[in-house]
Amino acid sequence: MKHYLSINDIDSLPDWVDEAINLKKDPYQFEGLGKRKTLCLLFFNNSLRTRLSTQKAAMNLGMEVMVMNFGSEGWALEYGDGTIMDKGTSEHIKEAAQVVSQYCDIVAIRAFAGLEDKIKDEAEEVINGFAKYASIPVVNMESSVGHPLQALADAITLAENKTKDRPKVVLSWAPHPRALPHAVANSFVEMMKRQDAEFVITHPEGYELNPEITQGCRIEHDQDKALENADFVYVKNWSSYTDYGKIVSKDPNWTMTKQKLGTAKFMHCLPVRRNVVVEDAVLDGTQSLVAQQAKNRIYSAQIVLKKILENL
Ligand code: AN0
Ligand code: CP
Repeated sequence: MKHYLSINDIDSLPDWVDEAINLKKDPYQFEGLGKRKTLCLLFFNNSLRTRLSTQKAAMNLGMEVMVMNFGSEGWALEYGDGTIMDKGTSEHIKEAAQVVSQYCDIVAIRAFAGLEDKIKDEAEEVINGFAKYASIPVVNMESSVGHPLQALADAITLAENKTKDRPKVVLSWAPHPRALPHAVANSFVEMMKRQDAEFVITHPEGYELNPEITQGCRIEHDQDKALENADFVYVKNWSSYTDYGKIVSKDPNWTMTKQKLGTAKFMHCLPVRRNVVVEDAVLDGTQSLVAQQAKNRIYSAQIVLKKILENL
């Protein structure tokens, strides 16, 4: 594998999940693989889990890691071809990507959707620009449209906790005070489409995700009905896709409660707004898998880095 840009870069999800669970038992078993190899993490947005878990994954493989908050500390990048750069941007992605390639062996990038211009966001100019102009592999640490390291960690968590061959998994929208990207939900849906599971997406009308991504999935606007007999409930807010980047409802009836959860396990990628997205009783209770999901971010990143290193 060269790049890890989306869930589609996984050739066999069950194999990767098995390998990750195996790595988790003995995280240092490939500590020689990354010797004298450097991973560079470039953040255009904030992070807690992605930053620390990806560094930890690289350290487990014996790699060196460099981290840069590009959004606040790097030069403002230009992406357009042939632009006369006499305005705000200082450096072109062509040079930036080539320069980063001189210093490290793999580059991982976080660049969220701006949520103002759908066409611009879907063009993924940051991550695709690096993939195009860098001479090294590129890893997606959440781009405009996907968060494949999170979805892979979620697949590991589902595998560790399922008690039946074909569990029922519900992705439920929840209210949030700010407009959030679609990336986590998109990659979760793409990952679930590769699982043997009964999968249902539930959200208020107006919060339909990109239909190309949800194609073939059951969408149920009645949250109670969707949650019936659920084994796993994955909660996430996202803004409208059709009325791009807008908040079209903050209906508190969609907040996940202990009562609605029933006997299901609760999942969320974090960070989470308590008592807006989900009530305290769920996060503080024994059905919450959020810490395990966060731990599995190490092994999802480690399996991705391992596969790239093996191919360098
Ligand atoms: C981001 C999002 O929803 O995409 C990152 C989640 C991993 N969340 C926030 O900005 C709160
Ligand atoms: N889940 C996740 O990606 O968290 P961070 O935004 O803190 O990295």
